Amino acid sequence: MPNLYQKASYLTSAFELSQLVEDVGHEIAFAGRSNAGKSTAINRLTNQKNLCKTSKTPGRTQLINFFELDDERRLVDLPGYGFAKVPKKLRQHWNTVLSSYLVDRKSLSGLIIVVDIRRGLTDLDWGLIELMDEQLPIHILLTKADKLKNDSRKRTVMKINRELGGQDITVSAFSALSGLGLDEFVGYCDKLLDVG
Ligand SMILES: Nc1nc2c(ncn2[C@@H]2O[C@H](COP(=O)(O)OP(=O)(O)OP(=O)(O)O)[C@@H](O)[C@H]2O)c(=O)[nH]1
Ligand SMILES: [Mg+2]
Repeated sequence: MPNLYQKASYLTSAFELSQLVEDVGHEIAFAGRSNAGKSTAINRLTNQKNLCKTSKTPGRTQLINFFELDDERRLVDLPGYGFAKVPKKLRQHWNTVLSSYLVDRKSLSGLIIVVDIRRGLTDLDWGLIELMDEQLPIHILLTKADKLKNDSRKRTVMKINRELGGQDITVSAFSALSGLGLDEFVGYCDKLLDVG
């Protein structure tokens, strides 16, 4: 029997706040730098190759995309940040829209910040953590873990936990390619979505 995530189906997309899905139930959103691997992580979590569009080049996801899991739960794939080639006006648009969405959204039950494990947390990721001001559970998904050997992967997870200090933010390594860390990640998502 497919799990909750494998039942995911595309719902709708939003460019403006007025186009968001009705703010009821629970959703978890995937944020992070362009090309970090947000959309690929959702595809792996849902076991669907083409649910989210992915690309080798940054800036693929250009809308807030909603995916329905059941009547009251959703996953949300967000456009990435930090891609220099995005025109200034569009960058400002997403700064405003994403900030409002992340701060005001009542049904947002948790935030996944997707980070390339080789790159670690950047200023923009820290900015997002500050913006959330401990108002929401955050999980940092260190993806592309297949690119590192076992020991450096473990060292990076420890280092990022240290950098986060006492903040109540969880961290895990993940690979959409090999499936490493998938079960652990499903556990975090279940908690955030109150599944069980
Ligand atoms: N080796 C490896 N490559 C990955 C992994 N996850 C994602 N990628 C690759 O990283 C690139 C970017 O992936 P996307 O999922 O499109 O990234 P995104 O964060 O959604 O990017 P934007 O939509 O532009 O913000 C693609 O070429 C993916 O195949 C992973 O776990 N391992
Ligand atoms: Mg994407």
